[in-house]
Amino acid sequence: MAFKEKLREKILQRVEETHDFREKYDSVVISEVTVKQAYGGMRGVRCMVWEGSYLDPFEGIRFRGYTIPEVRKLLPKAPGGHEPLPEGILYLLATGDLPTEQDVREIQEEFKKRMEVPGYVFDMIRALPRDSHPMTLFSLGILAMRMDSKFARAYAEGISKAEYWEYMYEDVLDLLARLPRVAAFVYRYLYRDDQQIEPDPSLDWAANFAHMLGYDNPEVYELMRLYLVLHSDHEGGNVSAHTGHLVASALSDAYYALSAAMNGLAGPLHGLANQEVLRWILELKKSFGDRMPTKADLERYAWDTLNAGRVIPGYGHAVLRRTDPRYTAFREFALKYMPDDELFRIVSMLYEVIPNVLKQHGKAKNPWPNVDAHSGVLLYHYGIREFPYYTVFFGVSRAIGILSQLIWDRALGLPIERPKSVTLEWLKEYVKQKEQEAR
Ligand code: CMX
Repeated sequence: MAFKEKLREKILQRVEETHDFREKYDSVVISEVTVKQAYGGMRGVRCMVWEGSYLDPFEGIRFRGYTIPEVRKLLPKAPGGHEPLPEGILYLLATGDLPTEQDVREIQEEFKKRMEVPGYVFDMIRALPRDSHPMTLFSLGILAMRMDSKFARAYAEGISKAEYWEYMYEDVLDLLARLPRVAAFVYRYLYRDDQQIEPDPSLDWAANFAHMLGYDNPEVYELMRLYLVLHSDHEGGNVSAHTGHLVASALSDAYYALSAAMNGLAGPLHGLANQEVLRWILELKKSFGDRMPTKADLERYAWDTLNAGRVIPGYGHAVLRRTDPRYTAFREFALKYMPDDELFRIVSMLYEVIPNVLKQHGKAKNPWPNVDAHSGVLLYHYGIREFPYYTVFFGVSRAIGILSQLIWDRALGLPIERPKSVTLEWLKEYVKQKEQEAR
């Protein structure tokens, strides 16, 4: 297949380039770590290589050098569609090159061949109670499929390091082909009385996902394509990406790594924030009864949340220091398709109010909205109202970035991760020595 051959060509090139670069520059210092960073979630410590994307605090994400507006413009579209196809972002993240229409069609064909999910995965999900969180079922579904890991089987039989990436590639494509099926199954099991919908192989990956969820509407297809592209990658340090990369560094296969990554995404400070945003907005709306809240109302409501010791979900970011361009892309979508939607109007008003509130509050380093502040209202508008499920959409998308990097982890032969930890006693001793040296 052209995708795999393209990857092979890129890998051969990049491995050599990396080797030459490292021979010359391995000892160059790119980061120093302070005590604050050791206690403070390692913010800003540069200690990991991630090929797919780079996050600039002020500009936002670039996928292989392309901004979100560029990706929306340049990636192939579905016939009659305007939003980029996620198959295209997979090609871009994995190879570094923009795909042609033909490249995307080939990935679609490959997905169709691989989308069958073993029945025991569905049986296992059905054995779990209906009040389980959808992310729990989604993560378990991924884990259950690892019986089929081609990497794990080949490794057990004995393969050379040079071949690792090829088996990882196979697992990555199998997993991506199956993810929408597993995710849609979870949705229909939890919220549609287990009335399952079979995949429609004539549809693209995102549209087929919407179809299996039960939303056969061209606008939902478009939203799904955009959604699955926008969340796909956000460089390597975020919890889900880093977790996937860390777990796979022990040569755990893609299924183990992705399931673990999804468990990190399920935290309320990370991917679960999209569910929290919707919950917060709906509670806010309810508290004002039938009337549309004013900006002053929203300001008071925000202060009440902060004074209760809670965070404003969807605002702030560990790296970004301006409005997330993913938020802006969703806003453009909303302005095009649903400008009069009530919740969208509230989201827009919040955008005018919250940054000032957070600035006055004085804690958050970034008072601007992130992607999660906007994504939920779009899904809600089209009738996807089960907001605990929203993080699953994020997960299906984020899998593209995490899994394409895993191919590179294997190709570059990255070793098991093992940063050094220290104790408070060690820190005290170190600081004492430093102070003595300075005298
Ligand atoms: N509301 C209230 N307080 C906030 C805040 C917000 N939206 N964002 C940050 N703060 C607070 C932090 O809780 C922290 O308080 P303490 O000093 O009391 O611990 C302080 O401001 C400094 O935090 P920071 O350095 O600005 O932010 P962090 O890098 O520590 O955390 C994040 C980043 C995203 C976890 C945080 O901004 C947050 O909790 N936001 C709300 C949840 C959210 O939207 N998460 C989604 C992020 C995107 C994603 O991963 O999907």
